Amino acid sequence: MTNVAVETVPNLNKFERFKAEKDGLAVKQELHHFAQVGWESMDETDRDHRLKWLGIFFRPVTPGKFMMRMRMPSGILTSTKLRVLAEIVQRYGEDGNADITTRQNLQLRGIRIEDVPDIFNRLQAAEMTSVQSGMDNVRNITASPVAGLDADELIDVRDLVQQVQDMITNGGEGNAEFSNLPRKFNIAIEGGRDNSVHAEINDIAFIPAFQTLADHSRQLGFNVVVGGFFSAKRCEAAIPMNAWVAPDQVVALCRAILEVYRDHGLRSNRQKARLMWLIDEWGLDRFRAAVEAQLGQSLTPAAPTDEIDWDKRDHIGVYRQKQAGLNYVGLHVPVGRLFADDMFELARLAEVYGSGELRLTVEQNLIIPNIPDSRLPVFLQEPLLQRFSVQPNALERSLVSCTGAQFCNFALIETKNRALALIRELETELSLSRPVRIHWTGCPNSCGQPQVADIGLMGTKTRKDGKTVEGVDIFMGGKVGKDAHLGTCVTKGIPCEDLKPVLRELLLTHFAAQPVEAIAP
Ligand code: SRM
Ligand code: SF4
Repeated sequence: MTNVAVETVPNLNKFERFKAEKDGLAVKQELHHFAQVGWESMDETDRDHRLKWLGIFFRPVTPGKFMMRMRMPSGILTSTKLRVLAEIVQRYGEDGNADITTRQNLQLRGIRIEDVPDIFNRLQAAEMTSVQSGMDNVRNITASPVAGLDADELIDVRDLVQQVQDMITNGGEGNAEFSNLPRKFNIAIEGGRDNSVHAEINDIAFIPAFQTLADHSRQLGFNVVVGGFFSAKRCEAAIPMNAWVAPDQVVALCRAILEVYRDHGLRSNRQKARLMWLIDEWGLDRFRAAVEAQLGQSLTPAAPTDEIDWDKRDHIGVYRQKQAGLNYVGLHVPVGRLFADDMFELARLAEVYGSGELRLTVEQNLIIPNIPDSRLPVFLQEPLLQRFSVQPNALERSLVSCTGAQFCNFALIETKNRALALIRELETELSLSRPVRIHWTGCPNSCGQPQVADIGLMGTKTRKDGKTVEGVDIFMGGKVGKDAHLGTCVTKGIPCEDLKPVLRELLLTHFAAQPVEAIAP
């Protein structure tokens, strides 16, 4: 089934209606027309919604300047690709920049619709795609950012991630089989020991686990968890599906789950359409049985334990690879923001010192792998590392922020610039012996994942002196890596202008921060 029979679903929401009228991917054929007529004359549903099936996002905050969301399976790109993206930002992006996202991905800003056909040609030539990266599609598929480099990894999942993306997007061309899901969908495949992908917040996540087979042999594969998601209405950690799969069954299982979700997922209320709502309605047993029926075979029960036994790493700094004599170096990119010049320079560094490859992380940072021991000392002297540090301060190091009011019309507050300014002020006042993961998110949609943070800050409107002002709700207790669990809201409605002393107190009380004056010689 590629298109849901709308007449069989009562009370369809407006998104279901417009998807039934015309599939999102159909706008691919109309790009030249859109480029000719310009953004002001386009059909509004095409402009504001359907274009997101191609990864083109109309930004009401900056009308006429679109955002383009790429797909970066496992967060991997090459210097050649990064240079193409830098050229796009430089040449087409009016006041443009790029942002590394919380799904190991890149978004480009300032794009005019007139230039999209040309940009798509460039992306295609460089074997990149932005297809199906927004709206009711499977989003960028995440993996350990050091897959294939990490001496302690269990399964190198890069190829699997690419295969799942190819299945979903038809090799990047767009795939109408999966372009009308009831809602967005997130998949993560972990091959390491530290749950670097935040498995618990994905609709499907694969976690390495050994299973004892009928012949008593032990095989390495994945336990499967399902239904994790954040939304303004509800946030849930993924639950075990009681299934274990060998690596060569991952693509088929993803397909079967997506088909079940596509054909049976709830479509009347958009706030209750993510996979977990279907699992709730059916119960896990019925859901699992439906997936088995779709798969055409029974699923092996989950292995009793999985192999996630490390705390989560942030990969900032210099690390030896499993390949003798090579290192990967994690650079801290403040709140994930890049400009064209940065991108050109990063591409150059990856080529001159490494193999030309680069990796992105869900913490919105960047890794340059394959740097030989002999090149390392010179690399570490490169001027760009003054800004994209390998040794950032403890607070800035783990700062994550969603887009916020600068570009996002859902935002209730400004995030990235404010987050950075505040953390830099606090760094001058406090000394910390270990990083504290502070995540900002501009509204309850939770793109900045405040629920996984040590301290999560969620934008809200609050009252101060009789006026409505920008504020935050504070979340605490998010645990990542082994035994991950979600943090919860502990305080509501702190005006942003009053936040600094509140954060300072939290850091002093709960994270062993020391006032700088107390430790000064
Ligand atoms: Fe998100 C909608 C940005 C990761 C939950 N998200 C949006 C939109 C598209 C809203 C819009 O049209 O303006 C934001 C675009 C703003 C812009 O101009 O950048 C937006 N989301 C982001 C990014 C860029 C945040 C970042 O700064 O890193 C992340 C892009 C990831 C990517 O590369 O694909 C991003 N969004 C997330 C995550 C985190 C994750 O996936 O781990 C979540 C929570 C996890 C989840 O989805 O379960 C998330 N975004 C949402 C939601 C709430 C979904 C729901 O079920 O209700 C929305 C609103 C919606 O879909 O209706 C949303
Ligand atoms: Fe926009 Fe809200 Fe997502 Fe931030 S959390 S990017 S403000 S939708």
